[in-house]
Amino acid sequence: MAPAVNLTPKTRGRLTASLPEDRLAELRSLLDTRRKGFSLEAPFYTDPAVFTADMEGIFGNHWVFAASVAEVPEPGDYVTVDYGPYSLIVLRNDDGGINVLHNVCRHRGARVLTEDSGTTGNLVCQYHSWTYNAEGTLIHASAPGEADFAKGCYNLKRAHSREVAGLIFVCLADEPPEDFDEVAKIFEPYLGPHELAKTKVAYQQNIVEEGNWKLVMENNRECYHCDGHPELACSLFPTWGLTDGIIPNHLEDVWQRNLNAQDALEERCRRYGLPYEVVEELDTRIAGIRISRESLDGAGESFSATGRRLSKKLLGDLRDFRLGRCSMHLQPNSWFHFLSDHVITFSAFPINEHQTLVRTTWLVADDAVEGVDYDLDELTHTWKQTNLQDKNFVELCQRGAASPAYESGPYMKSEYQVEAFISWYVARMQEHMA
Ligand code: 3BY
Ligand code: FES
Repeated sequence: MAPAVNLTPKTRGRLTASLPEDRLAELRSLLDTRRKGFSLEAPFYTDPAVFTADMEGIFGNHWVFAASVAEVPEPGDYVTVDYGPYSLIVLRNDDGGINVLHNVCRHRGARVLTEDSGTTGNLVCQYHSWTYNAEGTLIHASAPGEADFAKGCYNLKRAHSREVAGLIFVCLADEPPEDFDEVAKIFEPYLGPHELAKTKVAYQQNIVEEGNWKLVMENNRECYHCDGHPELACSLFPTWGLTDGIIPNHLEDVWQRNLNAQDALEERCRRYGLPYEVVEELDTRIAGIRISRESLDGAGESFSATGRRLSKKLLGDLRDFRLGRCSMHLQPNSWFHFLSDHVITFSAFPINEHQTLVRTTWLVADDAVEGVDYDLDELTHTWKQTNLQDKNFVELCQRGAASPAYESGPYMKSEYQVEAFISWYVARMQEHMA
């Protein structure tokens, strides 16, 4: 798993070294005085210096969801993944493993691969044709009068990768956090039965949201705003995140329907041996995870207006369409919905302090035929609409955070997962900046 040579140079301090000491002291003080239960102070969303620190402390140190195996099924298949100042190549090698290479030529630093995805043999830099193999080894660098050129010193730098239940994670740190093993042990049994290795990409959407990455994540961690998702509310119960005792009158019926559907779902899960319990380890040293299998409204099968299936082919060895949604939230940057008929993966890749790329990928069984087993517009409709609505919410908050009138506001009970995300972030950053 861990490449022995040419790792990313120590990330700690490398990016923040460019920041003056008084800015770093200011950031430490902002972290230390963060008011629990309240949204962050404005600089966390607007200040380029905080963004630099986030890229080092969070994205430089933690395991980040990069892609699923369906995006790189064959040797030579790759995707490029960019966040903050980093660009990575995630490549399927000839042995069936994954190599993660920094997309930075060792000659004069040009980006080596410029497409979002593709298939390649050797990697050839277009500037002066330095050529690397799939391991990142420099194998060709001809230049006039350079016969003895020390090629061995100029391989592409590598980063760590892990594949769990068909999800590929990357980590830029010298020594990746070990607690990811515990997280992997939690989610593998939930996601494994959907067999991502036997799926294909039906559609991928990249949208740039004009908002800080933490606003994108905060928005995902609550359903207080779910009145704003009419398409999603047909299948995803808008009582998500609520608990007994805080159900508003107008949602009493929905809450009862949700409880009944959940009982029936759990009975089916027991029959098929599928785990469904909520596991929530959001705010600990652990990388931060929430996973559960939860019922869907209507027919209970998929994210459609009626809750009916959106693809006719079941995934893996699943034997029933009525399996609700197995949903997972992972810190720092991803969330997932695994259904019986399709899977949707989401990742937030920060661009700068006020822009984030949100990548959504719909996966269906590899033998499902478009137009026969599924209709692409129907498959993607609910979450395309939901993503647009979420983009709007995030952008409204970013504009607010930029105003001198902005002040931290209180998170409600139903927003406890937003608080968990933020306190996880603050604790990790405090550790990093100490
Ligand atoms: O997609 C999600 O996981 C969350 C749950 C409901 C609100 N939000 C869209
Ligand atoms: Fe890549 Fe010169 S920068 S070959």
